Amino acid sequence: MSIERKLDPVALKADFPALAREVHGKPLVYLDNAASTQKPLAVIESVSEFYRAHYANIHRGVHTLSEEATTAYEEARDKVCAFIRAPDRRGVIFTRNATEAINLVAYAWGRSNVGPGDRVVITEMEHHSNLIPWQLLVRDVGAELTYVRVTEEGRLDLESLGQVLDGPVKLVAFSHLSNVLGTVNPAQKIIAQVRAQAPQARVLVDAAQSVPHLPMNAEALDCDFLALSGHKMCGPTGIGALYGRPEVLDDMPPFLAGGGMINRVGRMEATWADLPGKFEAGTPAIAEAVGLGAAVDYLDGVGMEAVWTHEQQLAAYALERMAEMPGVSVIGPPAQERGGVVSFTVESIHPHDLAQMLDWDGVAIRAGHHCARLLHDQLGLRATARASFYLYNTREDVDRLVEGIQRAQGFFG
Ligand code: 7TS
Repeated sequence: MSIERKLDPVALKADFPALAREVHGKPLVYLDNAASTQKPLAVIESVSEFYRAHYANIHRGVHTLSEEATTAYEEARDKVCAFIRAPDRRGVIFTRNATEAINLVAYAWGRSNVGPGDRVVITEMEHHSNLIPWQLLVRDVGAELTYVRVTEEGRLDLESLGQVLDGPVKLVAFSHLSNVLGTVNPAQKIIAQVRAQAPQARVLVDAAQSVPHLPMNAEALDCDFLALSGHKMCGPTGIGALYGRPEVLDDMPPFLAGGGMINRVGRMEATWADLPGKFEAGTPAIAEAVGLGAAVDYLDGVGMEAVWTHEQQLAAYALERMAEMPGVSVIGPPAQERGGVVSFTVESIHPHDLAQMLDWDGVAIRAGHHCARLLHDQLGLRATARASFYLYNTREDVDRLVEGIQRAQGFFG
């Protein structure tokens, strides 16, 4: 019998200094985790300690500090590799964020592998970070951008995936967990379908919203590329990662060029460093990578199964409470198909006004199109309000959100 680990969100909250503060005289309830998460003391202190005692540039010096910094940076790569269960650390490239990871693929892989008449497949629920790079790519190379449809319930229409895969598909790129709908897409099933129907195609998984919240197994997923952001998983800003299959990365030209990514340099040409160095030109975000390593340690300590279960339960509770509220409409699928993201509208109140009123109550949510304009167009909405949960949120936080919405409804009459 397996013993399921449960997390204690109240105890975890105490690890996050920012969550102890007040906003407008009220204890902060932070429900904007899909945008960025707060940082535990362990992460803040790891970055501080690195700057205090071990900081230098990496890979270059032969002095002690440089060696310590290099070791810390490379250990962070090992931690990220193990956390996402990637089969090979050479495929883990540090980037600034998920956006840069996706752009790396769009430029370095896309411009040398996608040509006139080829098809790039994305979905109608993509964040702009997994949409605009492909618009630019197909425009530059004369390819075609095709969308997998989203149903009214906020699921991917797998029948339309079957249809768009019949053709000269070079890439399928989709988000694992929607930052608006909360939908968990059946990534393994989608990739298996791509492999069966379009074996020539590469697959990119935008895991910016999944890696922070659920146990990831990149090897089992069988994707070619996977993108993530450190700041959405308790880590610092300015650090993210691309996982790429090493044989695919080996065949790609570099993205950015400069120091650190070369092997030999002649007057007219150069050869490239082995992976992952080939894709890490210039001085990287060293302390931020170390902080991301500490974030991974922190999340491992809590247990990702427990994080996932907790967030699903919170989302289910939020959906249950909101279902009782007149004038409140939640978008997206039922609780069992989603993570901790709940987007909604409130009759007669603009999402921005609602977010403002909630802020007066100390409750932080996001309002707008959440960088998923096409999805909102598709759903016939200009904007939504969004509450997004993490391991430190409690049922009481959901209650504060509900009370805040009720107060706003009273105010706007
Ligand atoms: N992909 C998805 C699914 C996202 O939700 C985001 C950020 C990104 C990519 C880009 O991440 P970045 O770290 O490179 O910016 N999503 C959000 C959000 O929902 N609100 O603010 C940022």
